[in-house]
Amino acid sequence: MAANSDITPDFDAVVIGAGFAGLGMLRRLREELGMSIQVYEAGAGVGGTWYWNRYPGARCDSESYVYCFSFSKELLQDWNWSGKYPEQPEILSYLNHVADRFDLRRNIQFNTRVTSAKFLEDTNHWQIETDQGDRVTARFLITGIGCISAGNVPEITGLDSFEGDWYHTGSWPHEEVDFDGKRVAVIGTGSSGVQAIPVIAEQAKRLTVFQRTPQYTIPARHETVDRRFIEEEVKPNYDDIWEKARWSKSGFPVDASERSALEVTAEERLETYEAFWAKGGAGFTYGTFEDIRTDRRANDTASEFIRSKIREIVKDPETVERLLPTDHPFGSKRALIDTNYFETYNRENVELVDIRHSPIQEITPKGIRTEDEEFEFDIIVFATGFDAMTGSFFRMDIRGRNDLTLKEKWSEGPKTYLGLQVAGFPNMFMITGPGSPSVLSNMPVAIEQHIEWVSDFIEFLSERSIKTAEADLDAETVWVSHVNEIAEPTMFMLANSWYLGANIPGKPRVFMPYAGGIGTYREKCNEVADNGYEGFIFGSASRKRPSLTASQGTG
Ligand code: NA7
Repeated sequence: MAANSDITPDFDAVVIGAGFAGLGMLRRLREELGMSIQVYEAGAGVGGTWYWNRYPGARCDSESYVYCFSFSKELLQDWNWSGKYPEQPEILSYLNHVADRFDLRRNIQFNTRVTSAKFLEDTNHWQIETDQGDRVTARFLITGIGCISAGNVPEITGLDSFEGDWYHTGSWPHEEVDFDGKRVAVIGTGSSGVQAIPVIAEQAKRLTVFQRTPQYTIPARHETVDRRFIEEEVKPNYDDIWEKARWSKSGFPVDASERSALEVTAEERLETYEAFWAKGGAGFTYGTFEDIRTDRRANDTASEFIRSKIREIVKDPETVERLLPTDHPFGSKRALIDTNYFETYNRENVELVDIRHSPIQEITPKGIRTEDEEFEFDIIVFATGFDAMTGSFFRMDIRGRNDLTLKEKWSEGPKTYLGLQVAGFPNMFMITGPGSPSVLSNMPVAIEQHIEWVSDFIEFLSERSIKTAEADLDAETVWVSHVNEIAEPTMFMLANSWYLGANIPGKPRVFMPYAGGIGTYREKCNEVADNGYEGFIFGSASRKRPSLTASQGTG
């Protein structure tokens, strides 16, 4: 169909979401390209993930000095975090500060959920509709909807009949939940459960944890921020710190170890693990040995070390047995860091129920019934995670060319080019989409790379008066197989994780993020841009073929 390009859309771009991605995208496009932007945000305020995840103990696993935007040197110098790891209320304050400081609110419509987005082939515009009755058009559609934002409350018979209160960690009430004197159940021991359990245990009369899969987790060694480190080593050197983070594997300004766990003596190996355990944090994954992420024998040494720590910390032998992760290697699910997680099981008021061996049968008016036992509760907390990476897209009716829905397009798993675009969905860009390294890295670093790249691309299109850009199907196919090929030799393939969609019944088992590292990914995206955005088809411009190959530049 010939496009009627004379019609002006309501906005240059509609951005969905006002978390890190949406705020950053809005600022960049408005301030640097002078575009008209409308942001729609379902929450009543900015923050995205950090608006919704207010559960007790909610905190980021990235150190605070690199869990922030880098686009403004002044902001970096002015803002002071109080904790080594940023707590949810403080991250929310930070994002509110960003929204105010850069006057972002005037382009954000809150309490508004986008229900549908449809590409109109006659005008080459996107038509966006919301649950508040808005219907607007835009040249570009940009999603900043998060990768882990569609909450998963499992379908357990009887939940409706429960007479107490229940909550999901990902949509926590704004007012404080009072656990004092209450009998509390927590279902799930992922990042959220591992953070919430020790905090709830201190308040509740009785806490029962329902665990399906035992976890490996490393002590965070959370503390107040080291002011001397920030003032003397971080603030004067931020440029170098960001440069290092941007080209790193995981978005942190640290050197990843290049040593093999199998080429050192048993004493050296133990010494290394002990040192990183004592230091705490994500360094255990990247700083110890390179091959624990790819070689099962090397990984076994790390997995066994963590099991030995669990045996050391937890006193009750039966609880130890239930807590030992033996069915998947360390790092095959998201690597966790914690504060007093294993220690919590030494408390008198805490009990661990293994639902792998005695599954939950139903929720009763009074509590939970497993195959072997019945429990009474006042509160049930679902720390059961999210329909990750694709769930937040499928909550909207997104339609590209030929009325094809994104849901149909991704029925066998998400297919994208660079995690940024989908063939058949022109002028739609995803920030932290499936096929990008975002969830495997320090998010703000991944997000800023996307923002910059998308903004540069839009500038390129505008300068050349190109109406539409869309991923070439071949380029997309090559990228999807590249993503699979990179993941194949890693530990990630050896667990039932949300990375693989395994936590959602019926979801296709496909490894969704790009595991090649954030630096390598940046290099590939730059290469695509330098080659005139190869792999994209331009509306009324020549079609460039992709030259990426599955084996090119991995690592
Ligand atoms: P996760 O990491 O997906 O963890 C969810 C937990 O809930 C995990 O222990 C699951 O067990 C458990 N789960 C999920 N469904 C069920 C059912 N039906 N019954 C019992 N237990 C269940 O979510 P989080 O919120 O902790 O963290 C999400 C991400 O947010 C995290 O990775 C960070 O990136 C931030 P399983 O392991 O699947 O057996």
